[in-house]
Parts: sequence; C-alpha cells; structure tokens
Amino acid sequence: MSDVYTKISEVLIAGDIKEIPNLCLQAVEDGFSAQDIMDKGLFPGMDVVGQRMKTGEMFIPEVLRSAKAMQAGLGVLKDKLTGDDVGAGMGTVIVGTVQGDLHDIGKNLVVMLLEGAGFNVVDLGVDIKPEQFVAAASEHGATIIGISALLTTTMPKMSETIAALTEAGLRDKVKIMVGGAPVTQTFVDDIGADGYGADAASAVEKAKELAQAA
Ligand code: B1M
Repeated sequence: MSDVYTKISEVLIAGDIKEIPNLCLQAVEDGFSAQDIMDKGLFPGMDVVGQRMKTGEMFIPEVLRSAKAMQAGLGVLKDKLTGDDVGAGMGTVIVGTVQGDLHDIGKNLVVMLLEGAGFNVVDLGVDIKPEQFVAAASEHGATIIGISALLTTTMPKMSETIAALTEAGLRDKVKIMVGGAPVTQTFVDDIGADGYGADAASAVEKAKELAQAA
C-alpha cells in the first residue's frame, strides 16, 4: 500500500511532470483517497525537495520541475478533493501571495478547496503588492482577504498589507486570513490578522468561521 505513496513521492522528487498525473489517477482508480495521495505522497515528496534545496543537492531548475509535477498532480486530484464539500454563497475571498514571493503551490491548493467549499475566489496570483490587495478588496466587495507567504523575508509584507487595508478604511470591512509554511499563530497575533490556516483544509475551516463572523 505505502509503495504507491513512495512511488508518487519519488516521481515528484524526480520532477517527472508527465508521470505524476498518471500515477495519481491510477492511485485514485485503485481506491486511494485524493487526500491521502496528497498527504502521504505529494507533500512528503515536496518536503524532500525542500530539504535537498536547502542542502544544495537540488538546484532551482530541478525544484521548479518538481513544483510543476506537484501542480500537475494536484490538477488531476482537484475534483476529488473538492467534490464533497460544496456550499454556496459563502462570499468573496481575495487570495494572493505577497509582494516579492513567487511561491504559489500551497496558495493554489487553498484556492481550490475554498472554491470547492462554495466561496467565490479572486486569485490575484503571486508577487502581490499591498495596494493590489486593497484595490481588489474594494473592487470585488470581498469579505475575506487571504494572504500567503513562504519566505521569512516576505512575511513582513503581510503586516504591510494589513496596514494598507487599514489606511484605506477597509480593515473593519474584511477579515484577514494568512498562511504559508513560516506562519504561526504568534505571528498572526503580532500582525493583527484574524486567523491562519496551517494547511489548506484548516484554511477552509478558518474561512468559514471568518465568513460567519463577518
Ligand atoms: Co522556494 N523556498 N525559494 N521555491 N521552496 C522554500 C519555501 C524554502 C523553505 C526551501 C528551503 O530552503 N528549505 C526556502 C525558504 C527559506 C526561508 O524563507 N526561511 C525557499 C527559498 C530560500 C527560495 C528562494 C529564495 C531560492 C533562491 O532563489 N535562492 C527562491 C525565492 C523566489 C521568490 O519567491 N522570490 C525560491 C524559489 C522557489 C521555486 C520558484 C523554485 C519553487 C516555487 C514554485 C511555485 O511555487 N510555483 C520553490 C519551492 C517549490 C519551494 C519548496 C521546496 C516547496 C514549497 C511548496 O510548494 N510546498 C519550499 C520548501 C518547503 O516548503 N518544504 C521552498 C508544498 C505546498 C503544498 O505547501 O506552500 O507550505 P505550502 O502550503 C501549505 C501551507 O503552508 C498552507 O496550505 C498549504 C497546503 O497545505 N498555506 C496556506 C499556504 N498558503 C496559505 C494561505 C492561507 C492558508 C494556508 O491563507 C490565505
């Protein structure tokens, strides 16, 4: 059984963009849940990529191939992940990765699950300046702003984004959810955000909570 997950991890680490979707689909057909394929195959593989990146065993082009393989795997699992939790009219969430940060795999996963839960999601993409979050919040009448950061060096941009929303007079109108590997509850409290999700599923739970409180 664990061979399936190990194989998926290995192929992800190898950055085989064509093979990953096939393996993920095959695993689904064989009865493995999309959540398990992600949690026990794709994520552990990406952790290894992160460790090897840190120690210099893998370089950016190789990491990018693994990242693309990850996106391809998540792409085929999307329907399976979001199918059973569909709500409606949950409000609009603006989501983006902060200025200076190009990491988007986790953010995309959060977007996928939020949409599956019935939120209208406006995905701004990566490298989003505080003023872009502000403009999008006004334009779309968002109830929640979701901000992602993967680098310790870009985390301060979350706080700057909150300051920009406050300055624009929008802070009382929106709830702010943050997330990304380096984000902790202490950080959330320090910057005055309304909550965070340690992973995509917790992010959806938090968004539902915040939508009710909005
Ligand atoms: Co980057 N990178 N990277 N990288 N990269 C990390 C983050 C790093 C930890 C690797 C390492 O050294 N071990 C390290 C950061 C160290 C630090 O800040 N302390 C790092 C570095 C240093 C860099 C560069 C500076 C490297 C360089 O150029 N020298 C550079 C920076 C570029 C930039 O952004 N300006 C860089 C570049 C890249 C690539 C472009 C090659 C690629 C990104 C491709 C892409 O995203 N399209 C990349 C990758 C792939 C990684 C690792 C290996 C994997 C990240 C990932 O996708 N994880 C990463 C190491 C690691 O995290 N293990 C690393 C899988 C994803 C599903 O998890 O994103 O954590 P995650 O998302 C989770 C949760 O965090 C949460 O839910 C998700 C699902 O569970 N979540 C939210 C995320 N956003 C959320 C928002 C929410 C709520 C929850 O609410 C709004």
